[in-house]
Amino acid sequence: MDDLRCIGCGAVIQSEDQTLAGFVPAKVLASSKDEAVICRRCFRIKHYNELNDVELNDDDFLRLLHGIGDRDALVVMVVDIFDFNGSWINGINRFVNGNPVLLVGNKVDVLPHSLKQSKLKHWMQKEARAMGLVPVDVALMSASKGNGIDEVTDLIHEYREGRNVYVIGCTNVGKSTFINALLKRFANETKDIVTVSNYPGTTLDIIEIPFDETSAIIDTPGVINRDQMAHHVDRDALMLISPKKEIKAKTYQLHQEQTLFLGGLARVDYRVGGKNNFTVYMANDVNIHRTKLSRADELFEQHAGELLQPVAKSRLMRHEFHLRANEKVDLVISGLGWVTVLPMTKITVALHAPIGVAVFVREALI
Ligand SMILES: Nc1nc2c(ncn2[C@@H]2O[C@H](COP(=O)(O)OP(=O)(O)OP(=O)(O)O)[C@@H](O)[C@H]2O)c(=O)[nH]1
Ligand SMILES: [Mg+2]
Repeated sequence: MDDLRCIGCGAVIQSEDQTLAGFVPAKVLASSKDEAVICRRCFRIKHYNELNDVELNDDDFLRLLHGIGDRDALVVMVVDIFDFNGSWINGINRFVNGNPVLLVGNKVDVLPHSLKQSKLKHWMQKEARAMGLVPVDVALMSASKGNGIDEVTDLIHEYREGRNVYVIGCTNVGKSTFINALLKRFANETKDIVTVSNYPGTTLDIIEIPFDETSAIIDTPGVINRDQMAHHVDRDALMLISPKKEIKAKTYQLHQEQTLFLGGLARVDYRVGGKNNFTVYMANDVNIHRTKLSRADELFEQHAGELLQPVAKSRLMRHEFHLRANEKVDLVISGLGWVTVLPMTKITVALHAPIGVAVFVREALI
């Protein structure tokens, strides 16, 4: 007989150890008869927004992902469009093993609405190819707001040709939110079935939802990409830096030797160059603070955690970039956002971000 599984996170149900995944007290289990069972961890996330960590190691994820390559399936790879590179699965091709991949950018609701979707899709195609993946198609959606779900569903039906569909992606990109949206639309569910939370690592095992007698759509646990800011801040900070609605760009005119603090999580030092505009794209609630470069270290030492907040669990590391004249670029801090600059002349900037968080320069998105 198949193991009984939690409908919220996919973990195998057990009553022996409450510190492990899938725990349901024996009494509760005995009284639940044939109903769908939900584990204690999912119950608490749903009702109290409280998470007790269950450790899954990277091997578990890799084992799950390798299973996909063994089957003939359509893979829907979900990325967080606000943190495209940070939510990319490295070595994705090895896992999909030739199966077609539909690339879906989620959380499109948080990007400035002025950004054209066609431009964004084109950019996603280009970025995916640069990382060695040629998707059969790309799409954009907001799983939580509902935009684009119909289009993504149509594409899934077009490309799956009767096969199973695996929804994969890094932790926290919104895979389970998407599955819930599908269930509401097409299975007439009124409530969220699969557990969703603000914390990475919510789904613990695969969750199969049948399309018909022979095929299913499968939610999977997120892959951990350690370059993401989410793994370097505590939960309150994560809530603060995760945009919940459209981000409003904020432009600062900086002179040489000025510093812009992005909360206490990152800082941009404008070291060498003439007057230039720096436009910040990140969650609206994170404070931005401008100061003299010569005062920046002292300010951070004295005010990290109050004026400058949130802060990271690890210390900041400095990365220096030389930017060319007249090339509009984004200085990206994975998971926090980016700063767009169009230098009038050659300029030098230094970006400080928590050790381990990916920091890089890309062609401007907007
Ligand atoms: N703004 C916005 N937030 C979203 C969207 N979709 C999901 N979220 C939020 O993103 C967070 C993670 O969502 P989940 O659906 O649990 O993500 P997941 O990919 O299943 O995560 P794991 O199970 O940890 O791999 C939650 O706080 C969601 O509310 C979206 O379209 N827009
Ligand atoms: Mg999930």
